[in-house]
Amino acid sequence: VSGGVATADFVAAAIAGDRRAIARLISRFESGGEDCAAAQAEIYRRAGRAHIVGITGVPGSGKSTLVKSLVRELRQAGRSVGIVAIDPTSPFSGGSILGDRIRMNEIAGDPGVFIRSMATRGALGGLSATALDAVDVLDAAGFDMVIIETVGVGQDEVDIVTVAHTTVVVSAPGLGDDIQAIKAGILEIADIHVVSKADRPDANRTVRELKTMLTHDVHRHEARGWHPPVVATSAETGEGIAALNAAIAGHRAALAQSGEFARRGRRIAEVRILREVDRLVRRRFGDADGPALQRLVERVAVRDLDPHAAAAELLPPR
Ligand SMILES: Nc1nc2c(ncn2[C@@H]2O[C@H](COP(=O)(O)OP(=O)(O)O)[C@@H](O)[C@H]2O)c(=O)[nH]1
Ligand SMILES: [Mg+2]
Repeated sequence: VSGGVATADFVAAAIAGDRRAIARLISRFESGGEDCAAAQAEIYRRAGRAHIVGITGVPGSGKSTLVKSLVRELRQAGRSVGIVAIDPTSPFSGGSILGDRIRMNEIAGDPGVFIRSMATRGALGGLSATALDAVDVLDAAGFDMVIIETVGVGQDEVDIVTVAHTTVVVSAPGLGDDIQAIKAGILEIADIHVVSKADRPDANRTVRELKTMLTHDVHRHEARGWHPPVVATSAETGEGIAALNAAIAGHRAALAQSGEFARRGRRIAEVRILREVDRLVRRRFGDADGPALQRLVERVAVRDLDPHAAAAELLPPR
């Protein structure tokens, strides 16, 4: 227990919305101290009301800028929002944006907004358990929406869809010949497509290309009862931000109506359990220097044993 304060002591204040308690609780969960379990349990029990929105797209596609515009829109509608930004390449506060039209401190001084940046990714890439703990804290603290911003850099990021109710995929015009989301393999995870930087002349082409591509998936969308819209946004002119906000709310309503909201909730629960199991297994058998694992590594490397048999030795089948 660092600083003489038990982790559990931050829980009540965090739930009441105390910003310092929220920040310190997330830090405690991040460092994974021994006394986190009870606090995590209480936070998890209290969470579950927020709309979890994942925003992904390749680096430079305009995610952080979009989040700031969206936050402003949500605040004007009186809704509070927590943000977990997982971006090892560019911190949320980094980069001067559009002549500081959207000022970071405009957001930073607002009690209805809480931003947490994390450079960490999970052991297997993708979202870390810590990021999900942070989402829980913000959810339990009463933020209406929790946004997870994550870099789309390959299949890992398909992860976002397993923890968010609504996934927004951002594509910028002119970053290459193809839609970047295709390259990153994240096109089909989108509940909503955003073409950012709509103030640029090549944005229309990207919108058209996306719409054409979506027509190929129309049967799948029909079956799911949701047709992912393509929303062109500009942080510069403000175009499309209200439409995006409406699309996000519309998606949530559609999920609730079709029963998909509950299904996604169960899927999120399952993913989180399995992720924890994975973490426990790794902790138990050690990093590469856990003796039991290391002995097996030597044998598998020289083909004295196969990987299946080695795994069964570590975790005997029941
Ligand atoms: N013209 C224009 N530039 C934008 C817009 N949104 C973001 N950008 C620029 O695109 C770059 C990357 O933006 P950022 O939000 O950091 O992208 P991220 O890496 O996806 O989070 C920055 O230089 C932004 O100023 C926009 O709506 N219009
Ligand atoms: Mg960013």
